[in-house]
Amino acid sequence: MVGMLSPVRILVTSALPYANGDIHFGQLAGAYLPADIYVKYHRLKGSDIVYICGSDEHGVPITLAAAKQKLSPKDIIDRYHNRIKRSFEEFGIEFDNYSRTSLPIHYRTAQDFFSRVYKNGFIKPGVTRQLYCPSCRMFLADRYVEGICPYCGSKGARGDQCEKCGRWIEPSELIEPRCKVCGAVPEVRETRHWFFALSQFQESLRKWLGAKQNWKPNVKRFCEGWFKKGLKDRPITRDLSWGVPVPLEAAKGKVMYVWFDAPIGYISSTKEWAERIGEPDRWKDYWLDSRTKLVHFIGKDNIVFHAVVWPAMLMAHGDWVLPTDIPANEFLNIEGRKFSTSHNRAAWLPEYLQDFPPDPLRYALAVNLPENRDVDFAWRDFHARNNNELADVLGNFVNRVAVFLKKNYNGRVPEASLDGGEGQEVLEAIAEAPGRVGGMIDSYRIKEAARAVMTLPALGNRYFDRQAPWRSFKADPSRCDQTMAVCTRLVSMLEILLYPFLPFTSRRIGKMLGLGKRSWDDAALPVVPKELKSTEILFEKLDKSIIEVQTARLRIRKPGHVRKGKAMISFDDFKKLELRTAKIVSAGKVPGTEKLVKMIIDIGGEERQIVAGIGKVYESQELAGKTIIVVANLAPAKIRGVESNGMLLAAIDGDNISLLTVDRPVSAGSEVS
Ligand code: B3M
Ligand code: ZN
Repeated sequence: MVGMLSPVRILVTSALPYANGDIHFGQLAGAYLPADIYVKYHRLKGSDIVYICGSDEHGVPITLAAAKQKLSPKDIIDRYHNRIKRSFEEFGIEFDNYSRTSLPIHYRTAQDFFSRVYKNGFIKPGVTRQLYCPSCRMFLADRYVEGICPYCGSKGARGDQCEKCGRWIEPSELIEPRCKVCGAVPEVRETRHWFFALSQFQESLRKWLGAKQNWKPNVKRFCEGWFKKGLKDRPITRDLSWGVPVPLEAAKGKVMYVWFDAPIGYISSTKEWAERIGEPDRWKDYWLDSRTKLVHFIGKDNIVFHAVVWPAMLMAHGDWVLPTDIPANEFLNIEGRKFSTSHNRAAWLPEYLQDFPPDPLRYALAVNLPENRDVDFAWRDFHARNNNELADVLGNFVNRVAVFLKKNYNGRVPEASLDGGEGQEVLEAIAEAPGRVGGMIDSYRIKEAARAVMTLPALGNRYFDRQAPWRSFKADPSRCDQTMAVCTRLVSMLEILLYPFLPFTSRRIGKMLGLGKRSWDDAALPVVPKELKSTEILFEKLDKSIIEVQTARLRIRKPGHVRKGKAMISFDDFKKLELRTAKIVSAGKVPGTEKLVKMIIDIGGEERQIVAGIGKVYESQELAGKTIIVVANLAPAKIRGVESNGMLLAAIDGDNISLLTVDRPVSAGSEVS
């Protein structure tokens, strides 16, 4: 809040994205863009702030993706870690460190953490009943199993969490569970696991959370719900071969549950940062000093782990600071429906960046963040924000000021008193904007802050229009001078206030002004350059066609997406089929049917009769003479009493049927393989 004493240091984290796919807009709006805006603001304020993130590279989300793409988990995380890192950079998200949980530094940190909590008596072995898939011959941890949520009854709940109600689920609690790999009904088997004594922290957590007066109501409400049900001890080890090995002799072969090791990644990433900057102990300043403000930016699906489980882990360990704020966001929907990476209904950052510059999306998301409720992202809205707000208001204001100065003042900024006169309203807005906007950002009202900043160029345009410098230039030169000085003053402030939201645009304005490095508080100072270094168009207008093109993309499958198909067959299975080309000699409808066509075909000197259901799409006359592909060794069958000695191949797309034919002439009866 404005006027409040600032903390000694701030440590900001964004949820570690699973390295099993690209980043989509929903994640950006939830955990990355708001954090980046917050951090950029604080850097300009001169705060001691470190922004930490990294890829979450363990757990079933990774091994499932690997199995689907027929790659090793290591291949998957290498591919996506690098893609994710690059696209964050291109989008202007500036972490102080972007780590990954497969690094040795993380293994050490996570294992030390585990050992300490174990030594403190908060991790204990116990026998659990777990789901076991007899056909896959493995325990079905976490997302290897799906079923009906025992809490809210929604279908497709995963074995670790229900997407609908957000609850943390034990696989054995699922109703009608199914193995995610083979679809089989799993059986319940007993196995030994190590449990984290979450139940012992209920009271301390409740007290700690109760004191968080200014936390978002969504986060508090969610935790209250958990306390009401009573916290249960949870198994935090898994029978998987991918993960951080549990550092206990008795638990050989088991790995940590991904949600146990992942948040520890915040610590190991801070350690990695400290090493990288050559001050290996610096991480302690943040994690071991109670004056640190620890802020976790997350999406609402991660609330339980950050606001309940993780603080309990930190309490159980004993040394570290606890989270100060957890500004969790609600969900971003896309074109009226939920983002779903598994159904490939998402808009992806790398694809966006191929088509557009980063700032328009940063802006469209920032002014519409799901801070207090789910919101919708629509390409129509993106298009309008770019054209009507960025180009027509912000871009237009900066451009008309620059062009006017260039044309009439040779690029020099006239000296004029900035006090009083008709620029008063603008000058007052300039004076109070940095404090007001800063206060909003500092209290995580990022959306409000973005909107507040954008009222300034609108104000500038109104002022410019009212003053009509194109008239006063001749008629009243000193008035024109003042108008242009006030407008330049506003542009000079915009460079700074826009920076957290539109860093690329801010830098371009900075190049025009050439004022060098300035702080957030400098924005309120009456600094204008003597002359403009350059003028440029800040935003390109987008053609309306992008709305349709981008919306259509939502329906296109991504590479790596796996079709729901039939069971795998061997090459030997395939070889059993005898596929041959055949020439249709004659064709005619089967009497009394609409669909069935009877054909005489020639498969290389042998004539046969086949029947196919293509009569709604093909006229009998157009069939004769075509060369088609048939399964020649299919056992004869009777269709509506008519004998069929083979089956033709056709592509079926709903009602649209297309016969498979050959690409160049071949003789009838040629082998197809
Ligand atoms: N990887 C979940 C997610 O991507 C998880 C966050 C970890 S934060 C420590 O939604
Ligand atoms: Zn549920």
